[in-house]
Amino acid sequence: MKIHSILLSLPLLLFTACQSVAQDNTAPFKQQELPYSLDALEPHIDVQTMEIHYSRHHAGYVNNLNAALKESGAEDKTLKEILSNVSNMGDKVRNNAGGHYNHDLFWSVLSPDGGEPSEELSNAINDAFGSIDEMKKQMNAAAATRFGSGWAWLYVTSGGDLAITSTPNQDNPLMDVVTDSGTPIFGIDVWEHAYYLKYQNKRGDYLSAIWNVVNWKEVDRRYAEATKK
Ligand code: MN3
Repeated sequence: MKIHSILLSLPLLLFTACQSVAQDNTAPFKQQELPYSLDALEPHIDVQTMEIHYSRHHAGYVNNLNAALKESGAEDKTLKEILSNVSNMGDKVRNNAGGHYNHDLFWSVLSPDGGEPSEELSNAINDAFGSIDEMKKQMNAAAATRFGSGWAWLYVTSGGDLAITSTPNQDNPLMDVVTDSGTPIFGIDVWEHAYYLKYQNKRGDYLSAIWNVVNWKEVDRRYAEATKK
């Protein structure tokens, strides 16, 4: 391996290494660097949407989360502790802790490289949904029918099964305010800011396109971690 290719792969290695500890971080929270360039997901997710989404929306959640934790004196809490006890922390923490966690996950489960789920994850998907295509269909149905802003999730239940749900606003299955709780391994942002510049009102076209840029290696890793005994 030439030195320049080692240097080029360093950000990705660091990003991957950081993923598993993100939930254990405490304030002040920081955005991780994107593991690809802003135009890397073209044409499925356009560069202008990525720029605004990552540099303004996500950055805004992080700043507001840090401010809200300072105001409430909860700066010693890890992200995991915040999410699992969010019902007691007020709407500003709920919206912005969710906003930070959800986008951190979202960037990590996208990639221009695509690929396929591992055999282990494929088997679990087939057991739960019958086929990968059926899982995608159910995810897209959950995403398409989420009224207003929110997320669709593929997640691991406390029993270790795969399931699909959707949540409003910036809620997610790790929060103590949701009915379908568990560990998310893949999520689709269906806020209009995630697709409107390119797809306008055609949320369905965005949902079809996003499957071209799923980072299955990262979804595999999250599945393995969530099902670890
Ligand atoms: Mn978003």
